[in-house]
Amino acid sequence: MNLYVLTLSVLFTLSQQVPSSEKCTCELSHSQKVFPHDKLQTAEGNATDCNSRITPQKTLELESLLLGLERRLDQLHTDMSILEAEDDGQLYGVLSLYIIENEMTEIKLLLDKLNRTTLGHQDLTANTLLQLEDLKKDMDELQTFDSMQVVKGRQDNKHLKADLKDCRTAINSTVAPTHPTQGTCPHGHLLNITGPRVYTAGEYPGSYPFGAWGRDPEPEAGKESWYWLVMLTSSNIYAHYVRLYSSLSALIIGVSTPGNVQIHSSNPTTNTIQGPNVVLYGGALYYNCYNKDAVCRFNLTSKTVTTSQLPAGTRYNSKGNFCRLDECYSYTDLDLATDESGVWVIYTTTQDYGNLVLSKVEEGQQPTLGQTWHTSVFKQSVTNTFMACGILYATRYVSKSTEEIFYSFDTSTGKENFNLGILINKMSSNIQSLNYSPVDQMLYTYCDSKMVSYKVLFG
Ligand SMILES: *[C@@H]1O[C@H](CO)[C@@H](O)[C@H](O)[C@H]1NC(C)=O
Ligand SMILES: *[C@@H]1O[C@H](CO)[C@@H](O)[C@H](O)[C@H]1NC(C)=O
Ligand SMILES: *[C@@H]1O[C@H](CO)[C@@H](O)[C@H](O)[C@H]1NC(C)=O
Ligand SMILES: *[C@@H]1O[C@H](CO)[C@@H](O)[C@H](O)[C@H]1NC(C)=O
Ligand SMILES: CC(=O)N[C@H]1CO[C@H](CO)[C@@H](O)[C@@H]1O
Repeated sequence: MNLYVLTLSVLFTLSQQVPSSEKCTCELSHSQKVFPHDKLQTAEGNATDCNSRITPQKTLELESLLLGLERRLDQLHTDMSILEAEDDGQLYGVLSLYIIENEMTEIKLLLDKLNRTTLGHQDLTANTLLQLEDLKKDMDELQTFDSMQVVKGRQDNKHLKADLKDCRTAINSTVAPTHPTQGTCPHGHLLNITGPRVYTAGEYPGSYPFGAWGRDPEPEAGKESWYWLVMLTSSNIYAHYVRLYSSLSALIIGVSTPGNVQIHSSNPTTNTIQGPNVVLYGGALYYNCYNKDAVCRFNLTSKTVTTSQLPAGTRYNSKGNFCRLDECYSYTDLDLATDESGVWVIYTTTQDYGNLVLSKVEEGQQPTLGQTWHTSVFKQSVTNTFMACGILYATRYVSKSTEEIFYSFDTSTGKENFNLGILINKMSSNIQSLNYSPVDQMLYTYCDSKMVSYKVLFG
C-alpha cells in the first residue's frame, strides 16, 4: 500500500517537471497527514459485505413478481374492455363476471406474495440502508482527507476503464461481420441477451431439477397468455404431463388452471416424455419419445400422440448428450426448438461423429422431418442449443454464473461462426433446457429447478 502511494506521488511530481530539462528529478513531497488506508480498507470491506447481502436473486424475485403483476393487470384491463363492450345496458354476462372474479382472486394472491416478499426484505433493506449511510459518511471523510487523491484516482480509473470497455465494445460491434438478412426474420440479428427478466421457483420449489417451460408461439385462440411447464417427475428422466398456467403471474404464484394435461397415466411407459428439452407449439408438445430415436408430438386437444422417426444412427437413450466440462446432462439426446418458422430438432448421429445435426420438423397430419443440416460442432462441447430466425445457436459453460453463446449456424447460408461471445448471466450453474420464443423474443431456461427467462436483443 505504501509503495502504491509513493509511486503515485512520484508520478504526480514527474508530470509537473518533465518539460524543463533532459534530466528528470523527482521530488517527494509529504503531506502533513498520512492517508488513513486502514479506514479505506474497512470501508471497502463493508461495501463488499453490503453488496453480497443485496444478491441479484433477491432483487429479481421482486422484479419477477412485479412483471407478473404488470402483465396480469394488462390482461384484466383487456378483459374489462371486452366486458364493457358486451354490456347491453343491462347486466354484465355472468360468465364474464366469473372470469373477472377469478382474475381478481389471482391478483390478490399475487399482491399477498409481493407483500410477503417485500416484508421479508424490509429488515434487510433497513439494515443495508443504515450501513450505506454510514459508509457514505466514511467515504466523504476519506475524500476530504485524501490529499494524495488516491480515492479520486481510483474513481477516475474506474471511469476510464468503463469508457475503454464501452469504446472496445462499440468498435467490436461495428467491426463484427454481419450475416446477410434473413428473409424469415423480422428483427435482424441476435446481438445480445439481457436479464434475467423472470426468475421464479414456481409451484414446486426445488422439487424437480430437470424440466422446461415457456409459451406456445402458435397458441389456440384464447390461450395467448398461457404458459406451460414440463417437469421430469420420474428419475429426473421422464415426464407424463404438461402443466398449464393461464398467465405468467399464475405460474409465478403457482396457481395452475386448467392444471395438467396427461399423456399417459403411468410413468414411464410408451410415448411418455424422455429428457428435458421439449417445446409446446400449436397446441402440441414436441419431445423425445420414451426409449425411441423419434420425435413425439402430443396433441393437447385430441390427446393423441404421433411420431416422426429420426435417421438410422441417431444417438438416443443418453448416448448423445449435451455436456459441460467433463460432466454431461443425461437424456439430452434430442433438443426440440421453436423459432419464427416453426419446430426444429437438434441431435447427433454416429455417422456425423457426434457433431450436431439439425432438422426442420414439418407439421401436418403426422410430423415429418424436413431439410437437414450437418454442422462441425461437437455436441459434447455444447451445453444446449436454440433456434432464432433460422439460425442455430449453441452455448457452452464458462463459470457458475456465466454461460456463453459461442456458436451459430445459419441455415440460409450454411455459414458457421465459432466466436460469438454473447454471455448469459446465470442464476445457478446448470441450464437443463433452453428455448427461444418468437412471440416475445425471450429465451426460456430451466435452471436447477428455477424458471428463468431472458430478453433477446436483435438489431
Ligand atoms: C402485508 O402483510 C402485513 C403482515 O401480514 C399486513 O399487516 C399488511 O396489511 C399487508 N399489506 C397489504 C397491502 O396486504
Ligand atoms: C473485441 O474483439 C477482440 C477480438 O475478437 C477480443 O479479443 C476482445 O476481447 C473484444 N472486446 C470486447 C470488449 O468484446
Ligand atoms: C450485452 O448485455 C450485457 C448485459 O446487459 C451488457 O453488460 C453488455 O455490455 C452488452 N454487450 C453488448 C455488446 O451490447
Ligand atoms: C390437435 O387436435 C385437434 C382436434 O382433433 C385438431 O383440430 C388440431 O389441428 C390438432 N393439432 C395439431 C397440431 O395436430
Ligand atoms: C458501517 C459498518 O457496517 N461498519 C463496519 C465495517 O466493518 C467493521 C469490521 O470489518 C465493523 O467493525 C464496522 O462496524
